[in-house]
Amino acid sequence: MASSTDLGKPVGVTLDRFIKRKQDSFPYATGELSQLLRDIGLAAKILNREITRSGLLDLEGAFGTQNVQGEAQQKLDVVANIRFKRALTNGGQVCALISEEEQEVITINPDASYLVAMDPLDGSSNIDVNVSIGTIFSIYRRKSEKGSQVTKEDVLQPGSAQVAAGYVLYGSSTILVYTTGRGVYGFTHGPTIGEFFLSHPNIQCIPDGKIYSINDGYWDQMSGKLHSFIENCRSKKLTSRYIGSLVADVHRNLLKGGIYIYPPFPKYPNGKLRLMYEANALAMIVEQSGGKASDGKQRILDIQPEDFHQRTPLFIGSANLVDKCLEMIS
Ligand code: AHM
Ligand code: MG
Repeated sequence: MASSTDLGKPVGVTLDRFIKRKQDSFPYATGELSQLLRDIGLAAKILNREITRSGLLDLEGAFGTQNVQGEAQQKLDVVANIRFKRALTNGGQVCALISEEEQEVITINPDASYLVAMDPLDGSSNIDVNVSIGTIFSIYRRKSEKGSQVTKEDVLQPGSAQVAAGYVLYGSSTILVYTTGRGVYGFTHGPTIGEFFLSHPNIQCIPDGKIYSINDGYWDQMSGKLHSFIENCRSKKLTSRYIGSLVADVHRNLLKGGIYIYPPFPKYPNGKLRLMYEANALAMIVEQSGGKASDGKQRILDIQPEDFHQRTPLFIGSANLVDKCLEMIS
């Protein structure tokens, strides 16, 4: 028989308190990064409120514009971009922002130390059908002096230079997952209280997962070697799961073990996903939890970006599965 202690985890540490505690363990921390993480948490709460009411607020459907990649912007894409931009501007800790929804680098506060790269709302095609969507963010420290103009070198840093990265998954519940390079922590949003609470301490990705995630509709455009890997997954009775929201697919595979693949196709010869505001953050999270992330040839975090909107193929998830895939496609 279940006891009262089985009925749910006790409500514990809030995101804000957790960030503060972590900051206190670094004697020379200035608190700027902590404030920035809290600003992202606040924007996520505001956006979460809008997402959950989107069907009632005329926030579904296309906005009528295209982003820099020529993709139709959804109303919520635009709202999400505004919410995060506003929170980062008001917070004051960000000198520049790169966003999937912005053609150019947005200069915010020249006196601040950090740059943020983000996809404010990923998985746009799932918005109108009540399927999980997400926010992805990467945080970098600027290389140039505070107060000066943000440089190309500040912006085009490899993923290995991220000082923190994370995502928010707006799913059956809303969860914010982040790392500062010392483990991966997940915080579930308590809707009635309006706070994120630590629910997933020290997330570990098992090395041998049971899930493979790839858009099977592109089968005819995949290489024979990739077919062999997928057939190998099937022969080993792995299960196929593909939501079509990167954050949701990666989050599930992170918790349960699995591999997510978005390879190069004739339609997307360099892959579809964006290196700087989709792949890098997830690669840091997955590596921090013991998994791996590659573009098929090299570690995602080692790629030196040449353009902040550049795309990359992505093979990410459980270490042994990623290794097996890379071995079979090489
Ligand atoms: P988006 O940034 O325009 O939403 O596109 C990225 C999304 C990912 O979330 C998802 O994994 C992928 O595109 C799905 O693409 P496809 O429909 O080609 O499988
Ligand atoms: Mg996206």
